[in-house]
Amino acid sequence: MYQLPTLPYKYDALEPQIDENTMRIHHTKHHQKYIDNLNNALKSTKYPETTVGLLLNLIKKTSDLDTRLRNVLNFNAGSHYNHTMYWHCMSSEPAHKEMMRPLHDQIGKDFGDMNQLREKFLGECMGILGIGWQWLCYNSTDKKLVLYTTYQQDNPLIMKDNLFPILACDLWEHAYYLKFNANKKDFLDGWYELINWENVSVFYDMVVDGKIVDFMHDGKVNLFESAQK
Ligand code: MN3
Repeated sequence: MYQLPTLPYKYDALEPQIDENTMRIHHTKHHQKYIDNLNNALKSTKYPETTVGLLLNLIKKTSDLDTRLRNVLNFNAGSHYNHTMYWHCMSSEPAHKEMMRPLHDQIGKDFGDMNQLREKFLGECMGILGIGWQWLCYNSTDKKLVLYTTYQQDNPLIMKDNLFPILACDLWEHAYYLKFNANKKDFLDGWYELINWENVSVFYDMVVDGKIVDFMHDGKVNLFESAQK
């Protein structure tokens, strides 16, 4: 059974960019609901208990899944992974804003500089029609960082065989609507300041090393086990 991960900070820790009420509802209601639905859907399958990233791989590789069940599993396992990564991608602690050298250099190569990454990432976020997620991924084929958008609760690990996410931004309205209403741009400008570059740097090192960023049942990062194949 998957469990709601404990947040690595308090509900009000990301104020003023993200208000306490939004964080509390997002975590205890939305994320919890996805986990409950995932646990329920898994009862009719024979999947072993595993980390959520490996579960996404298993779902992708199961060719004879009933279409409706596949959709339910994709949606809820994707949601669980997406939100767990999202929580890990934010922090208000100045100590977590430091980007490590390998990620810094790769961003320079693939985007030019930090400002261009910010502009392109937020541009993609603004371009999402309806609800979805914006990702920074590592492309294991050409060994580059790329921006990638998914809709609903799709996850790059489900959609692609060679894209491995290291940064996630939730563009569902429940992520910002209580405070920002329809003003997505203001939410995004604040959200970008919250990025936990220290964690994203660790995630980058993992995916370059042939692993996927994966999470244990309690939401902690699984640093050792999940290979990309
Ligand atoms: Mn959400």
